[in-house]
Amino acid sequence: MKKYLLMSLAAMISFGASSAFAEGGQEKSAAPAPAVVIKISNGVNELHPTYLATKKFADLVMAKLPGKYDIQVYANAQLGDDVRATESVRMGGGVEMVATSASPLAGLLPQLMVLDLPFLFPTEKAADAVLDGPIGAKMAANLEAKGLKILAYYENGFRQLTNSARDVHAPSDLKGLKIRTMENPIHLATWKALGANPTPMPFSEVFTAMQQKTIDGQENPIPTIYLSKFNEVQKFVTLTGHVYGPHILLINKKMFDAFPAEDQKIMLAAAQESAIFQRATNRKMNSDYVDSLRNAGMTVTILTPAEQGAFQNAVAPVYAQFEEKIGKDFIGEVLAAIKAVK
Ligand code: TK8
Repeated sequence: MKKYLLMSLAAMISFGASSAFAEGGQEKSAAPAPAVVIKISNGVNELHPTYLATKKFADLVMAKLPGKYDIQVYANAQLGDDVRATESVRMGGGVEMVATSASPLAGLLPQLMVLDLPFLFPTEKAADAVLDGPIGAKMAANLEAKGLKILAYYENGFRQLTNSARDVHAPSDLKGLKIRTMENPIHLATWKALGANPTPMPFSEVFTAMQQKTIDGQENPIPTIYLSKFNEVQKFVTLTGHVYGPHILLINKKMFDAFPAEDQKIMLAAAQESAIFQRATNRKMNSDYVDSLRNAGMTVTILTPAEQGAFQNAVAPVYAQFEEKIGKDFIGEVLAAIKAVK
């Protein structure tokens, strides 16, 4: 009995000595491998549901896999605007993940431009059905071939026009107005068809451009308009709802593929959970913040069906213009999927 005790004590001491202390009495790291750093880039600020959702994703993954991943979430295009951050994720250039609008990725995968077709989605429900169904999966597969994996489709939402010059009720009111658009050919064509003077620019430059009046207006969903304080530099918002935009959560494909299968499962589940939270939060803000914009002094214009119709008619030719680039059959598939949504 005593002998056993002594033996095990000796074993403990020698084990301790060899493992916890290296030569010279220095503590040796018996710690596991250092955490894998994953930097997530956001173009929006810390108040936006998309930023909050990437934070949630990070917290969920780090709680489930303690010490394995160090997920750092950045806002305000600190790691680059949509185009640049996405390129960095793709090329392994120091950013591992990005929550970006789909529109600026048109150059990378023209098929994504189907989403940019004006007045494509009648409702958020229709957008969900397309993005969460076979069409969303097809676009994800094609993006994987470009080195990017979609972990989730978040929502930016239906985009509305703001400007500092006048109350816009008709395309003719847009004449001479310099409107910032995302870096996407369909958005450019849409605003040209409406008679405005569109000028593409990264999101992080928009507030200053409006403040300095180098542009008259821009278009974004209500949560983004309010949370970015665009009301401080814009007087009018017209609820045009001319296009629906998702935010997509992307990770470098090679990196993701190299993670253990169990970790991948945890990350995909965390991304889905964060997306449910993101969409719900965004939709609540989308309805709440119309009044907030009014209270902040903006004139909010709700178009009559006839006025809305004039915008739709003006941009109808854009579909044919991009049919070849996007793929006629693919556009047909998407239209059919939307029609099937009850
Ligand atoms: C933020 C952008 C933004 C988008 C835009 O990175 O550029 O207008 O609506 O949300 O993705």
